[in-house]
Amino acid sequence: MFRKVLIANRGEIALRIIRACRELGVQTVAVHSEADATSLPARFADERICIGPADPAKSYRNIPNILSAAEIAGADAVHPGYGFLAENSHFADVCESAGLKFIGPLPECISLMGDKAKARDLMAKNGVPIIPGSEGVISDENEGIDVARKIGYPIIIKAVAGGGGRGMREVHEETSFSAAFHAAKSEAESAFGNGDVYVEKFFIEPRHIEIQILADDKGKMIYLPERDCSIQRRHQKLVEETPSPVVDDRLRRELGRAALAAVTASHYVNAGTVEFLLDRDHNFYFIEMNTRIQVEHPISECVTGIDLVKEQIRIAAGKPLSFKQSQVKLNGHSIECRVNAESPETFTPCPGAITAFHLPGGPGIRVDSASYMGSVITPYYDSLIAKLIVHSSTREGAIAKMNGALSEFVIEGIETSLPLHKRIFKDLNFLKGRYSTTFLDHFLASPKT
Ligand code: MV4
Repeated sequence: MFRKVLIANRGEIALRIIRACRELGVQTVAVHSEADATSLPARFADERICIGPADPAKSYRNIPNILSAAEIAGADAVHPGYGFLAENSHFADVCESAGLKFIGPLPECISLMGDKAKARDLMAKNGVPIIPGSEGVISDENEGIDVARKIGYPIIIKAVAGGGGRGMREVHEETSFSAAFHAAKSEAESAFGNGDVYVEKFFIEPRHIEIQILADDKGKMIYLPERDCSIQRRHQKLVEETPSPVVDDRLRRELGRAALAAVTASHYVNAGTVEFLLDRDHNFYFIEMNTRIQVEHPISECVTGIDLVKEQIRIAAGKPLSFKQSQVKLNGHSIECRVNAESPETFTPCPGAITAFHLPGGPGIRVDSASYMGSVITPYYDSLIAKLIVHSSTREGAIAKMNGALSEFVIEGIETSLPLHKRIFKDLNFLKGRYSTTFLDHFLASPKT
């Protein structure tokens, strides 16, 4: 096992990684910006090193400073968490060159999955269903129009370096193709420094279903029950649940089989997530693979009893998976709310000091948070205050728990998304499990009830 892990992240995920290391008997080094000197991860890690000013480009994304901290502390591994450098193949590469184990997949695998067109072509060749569309990138407008004619409108143009919805354009008829093509390319060029795009059939109102996988370096791999992450606004997820209200055992096995085919095809090692779109007829299609631990991982932990972060560390240390597929059992239902420091109406971030903080509790209630009474949400980082996670034997039970927990959760001094979460959990369509990726837009556009 590792002796000392450096955590190249902040906030709740840094704390989550410290907890996993502690249970494994591994020492921890927190790196923090000047703005995070009084943060809980800086306090609870065995050691802490300041790596720069609040601006993340100068601290949490500053590779030389992080590597220097690792050398000073004598760390032998780095956990990148999510965001920041988690999916930066160059960072993974220089960690390995510096003799630090990167807790995640190989750099080649990160860069493969970072190219959505390459990932898509690899999946197609390996029997993973993909959305009808172009083979590889579209080099000019006319080629794109030909592909679009073949698959039929509506289509969507996507940046190969995309993710999080940037560099995407829907096109509903041929006359709009040209403008959308050039807009997507220039947006991708300025956002990612790569203007390459590809084309897919556009799905109206799909569900976003993802499969968590774990793979060790001995070729053993498992999948976990699906997460339904359709409740989102502008690609920011607000609520996630597992299992999906619309996935049955047969479909779950098919999704799992496809996810493991993706793992095999890419020689993937460590934790990852294979994302699918699910259409009205419950056909599913690969969209992309995330090569990091995700924000919503706790709901999968609740229903399986697997500690995903401990497994990540064990796998990186060369240990075999602790579980076989036959030991992965779906136990009950789990839901997460991401509580953000933002206006529940306009979604504008709402930084400031927390002047009162009371966490809900009781059986089946988990809160992952690095906030506390008196802590300050700064404008420099994402606005996540806490993840509220509930676990019950049924979906109805989990919803009842969530309603109770939301009513007990007190955060004062800043605006939060709690009022919005309370409304979502009273919505009839949500309660019936009838929702798609467009749910929140419709919900926000309709009058409050
Ligand atoms: C799509 C789609 C419809 N059709 N692809 C958005 C981010 C990126 N990961 C993929 N995304 C989408 N791809 C086709 N062919 C709709 C979305 C999409 C979406 C996907 C998952 C979760 C939320 C979403 C919100 C809007 C659009």
